[in-house]
This record gives sequence, C-alpha cells and structure tokens, in this order.
Amino acid sequence: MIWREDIETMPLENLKNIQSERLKKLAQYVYERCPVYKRKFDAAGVHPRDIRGIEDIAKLPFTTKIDMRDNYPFGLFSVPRGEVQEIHISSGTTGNPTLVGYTRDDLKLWGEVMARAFCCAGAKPDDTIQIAYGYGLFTGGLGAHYGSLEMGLTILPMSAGQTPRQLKVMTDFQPRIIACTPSYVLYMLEEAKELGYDPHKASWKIGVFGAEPWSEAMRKEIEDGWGMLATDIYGLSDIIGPGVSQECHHKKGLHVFSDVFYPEIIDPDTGQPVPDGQKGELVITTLTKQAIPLIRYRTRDIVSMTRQPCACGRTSPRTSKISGRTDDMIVVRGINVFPSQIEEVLLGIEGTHPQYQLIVDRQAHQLDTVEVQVEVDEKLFHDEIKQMHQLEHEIKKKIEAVLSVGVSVKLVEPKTIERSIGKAKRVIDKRKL
Ligand code: DLL
Repeated sequence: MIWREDIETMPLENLKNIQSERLKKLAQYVYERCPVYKRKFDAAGVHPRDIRGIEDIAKLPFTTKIDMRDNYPFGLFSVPRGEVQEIHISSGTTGNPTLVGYTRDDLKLWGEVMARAFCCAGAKPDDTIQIAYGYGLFTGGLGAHYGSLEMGLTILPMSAGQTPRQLKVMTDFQPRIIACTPSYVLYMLEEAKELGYDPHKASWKIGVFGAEPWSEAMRKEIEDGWGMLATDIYGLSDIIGPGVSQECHHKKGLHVFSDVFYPEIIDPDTGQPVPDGQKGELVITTLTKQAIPLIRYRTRDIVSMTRQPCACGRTSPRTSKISGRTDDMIVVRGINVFPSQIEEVLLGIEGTHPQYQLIVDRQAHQLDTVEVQVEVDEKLFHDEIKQMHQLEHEIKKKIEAVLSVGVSVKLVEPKTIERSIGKAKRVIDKRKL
C-alpha cells in the first residue's frame, strides 16, 4: 500500500512542477517573514523574483547549524510565537541545542510523512505498532506517534527503555511493527535471549529503525536474530524529525518525500552538486513548512542519490543509507575515519558482535592512537589465548586495510561495552584537540 499514491508515484516531470511552484512561494515567504533570511538573501545578491523554478535553487544561500545556533531560540521563526504549537530540540553536543517549532499544519505534515514512511516499510492501517523511540523533546517518539495516528495504527506508546516490559508488551499484545533505534533492537535481542524468550517467536515482523547510522551487516544481525524485515528511516529534528525518507521492502535506498523535502547532494568542500551515484553531503529544503522553513539546509549526512525507478512503484529519488556524517568523522593522523567503516568490517567476522567502541588518544608529542574494543562470543572469549590473538590479528588487518590507519584491537567480554536505548556512542575521543 502507498499512503499518497497520487504524489509518491507521480512522473518526475510533474513532481518537478510541484517543487518549482513550492520553491517560488517559499522564497517569497521567508524573505517577507524572517529577517535572518532577508539578510542572507540580500548578502548573496538574490531576490525571490530570481527564483523561477526548482532549477534556480542553487542561487539561494545554504543554511547551516550555525545559523540555527546563532539565532537560538526564536530567530529563525517565520510565524508569530502564538502560531507555534509544539517545540522539540535537536540533540546538540556543543553550545546551544537547536530548537524546532511546528505550527498546526507542520504537525499535520509530520503525521503525513510518517504515515507515508510506515506504509513504505509495509505497515497496514489495522496493524499494531510498538513505539520504542524516546518520547519527549527528542523527535523519534512523537514523530512515530503522529504518523501512527494519521495511519490509524493501534499504538503502544512505550518510549525507550524498560526492556523486560517491552518484551512483555510485545508478547501480550502481538504488535507486528516495532519502531526504535537499531542499537536498541539489538540490545533487546540480547535481553530477550537472557530472559528466556525465543526471538523467532516474536510478533514483530517489520522494524522501522533509524536515528543513527547502521550498516547492512547490522541489518542482517537484526533480521536473522528476530526473524523480521528491518527497514531504515531517516530524518533530523532540524527538518522535521523522522520522516524525511524511508526504505521500502526492496531495501534499495531510502525514498525521499521530495515533494516536501527537496534533496540535493553536494561536495561538502566546494558546495557544488555531485552527480547521481556519487557520495556527498545531503542538503534539504523544506518546501512547505511554516514555522521554521529551512532553505538548502546542510545536514552533514553523507549519502549518494539515484533517480532510477524503484520496483515498489514510487518515483521519488532515493538516497543510499547514511554512511556517516561530515562531523562524525574523526581525523586520525590526517586520515578520515568513520565509525561505520569499522562496523562493516566487524560484522563480516565470525564470532564478533556489532558492539564496539573506538578509543582515540594522543600522548604528548606522539601520534594519535586508535584502540578498537570489540565484543566477542562468550565461547571465543574463553578460548585459548592463541586463538584470541589470531582473531585480534585478523580484525586488526581487516580494519587497517579499510582505513589505512594503524589500530590496536582489544577483544572484550560480551556486555562490556555500554548499551544504549537511544543512539549508540561509538567513539570516545580522549585527545585534547
Ligand atoms: O534522529 C530523528 C529520527 C528519529 C530519525 C527517529 C529516525 C528515527 P536528530 O536527533 O536531530 O533527529 O538527529 C539527526 O541523526 O542528521 C543523522 O546524522 C542521524 N540519523 C537519523 N536517522 C538516521 C539513519 C533524529 N536512518 C541525525 N541512518 C541525522 C543514519 C541517521 N543516521
């Protein structure tokens, strides 16, 4: 089932016309209503009348996290405060967080894109969904909630955590859909086994997982472990929350709801567009949002894009899974390292778990060191020292081949690395940079 078949399967030419009309209106809207945008447009020497269609979008200046932070909390609003119905914040790590405001229509839009997402994952209106994303200022829980309401799903509003209770509710109420972070569903898998559940008897048949990067190999662990289809959902609070894009059951990229979130892929260094199929930074323009519309917002997430039609019938462009963030990247001895590269390697090695952490350090006047701590099977951990060394060596060689950076590897017992019910923490950077 396709929630908005009229829009989601529309020929690309018609989609382009809608995008063009919406962009023209948007440019005028923010120029008139938000002094920050007026200043930015004026500084870039562009006026709304220069925007005659979607192809003119590159004339508009980018918006960045810095604009959000500098104008915190209300500077980027394009509506009076009284029209804002709900506020969330994005989990910033430094300085001010970013605030996201929604008008009543923005909340309706959020519900609609999330309904499109759930449908795209394979949900049907008479399904029950267990929402185990955190509720509160984080957008995961409530975003999933609004989409479920829009679609008519039966909602189990669990929020994240209290794993034994999650498992009991799943057993008692038999939800077919589970929505949470991929690291949390893996954590629940461990707990389920420990508590004596047979994960293959779980009622969950479709998972809608996102809010953090996860690899194909991690998908396999989840799908094999639980016996379910694991789909990827992407979004960011600054844009709306979850619901920017979603995989269908073909799992060949995430369908971007591009009649409302216009995607571009750029080279993060030059700001120039990169061709389809090539990786770059995802930039999004919210074509219809009212409270805080964002123009050419630099997400810092790295993806590639394709416009090839998908077997599910949806025509909208698709992005690859997010392979990292321009700012999540750690630079070790001048080389760019993404935690996701390490995850791919580990998941290809028998006996290791997708639970790992990178400890980056630097002693005075010395080179950076990277220690990769990896959990291994109980059985392996108690094996002979020689076998452990062999495994360490294998992991080290494989990681070094992918990263081109020397690392040390430390095998640790199962459950040593801290588990997360939300986004997992993969890097501990002890360097004083
Ligand atoms: O994480 C919104 C969300 C909630 C998305 C639930 C999906 C599911 P923020 O807290 O603002 O919002 O974090 C946004 O998380 O820029 C990405 O770097 C990362 N991210 C989100 N979804 C994915 C994904 C929510 N599917 C930031 N794969 C984004 C990889 C993701 N990274």
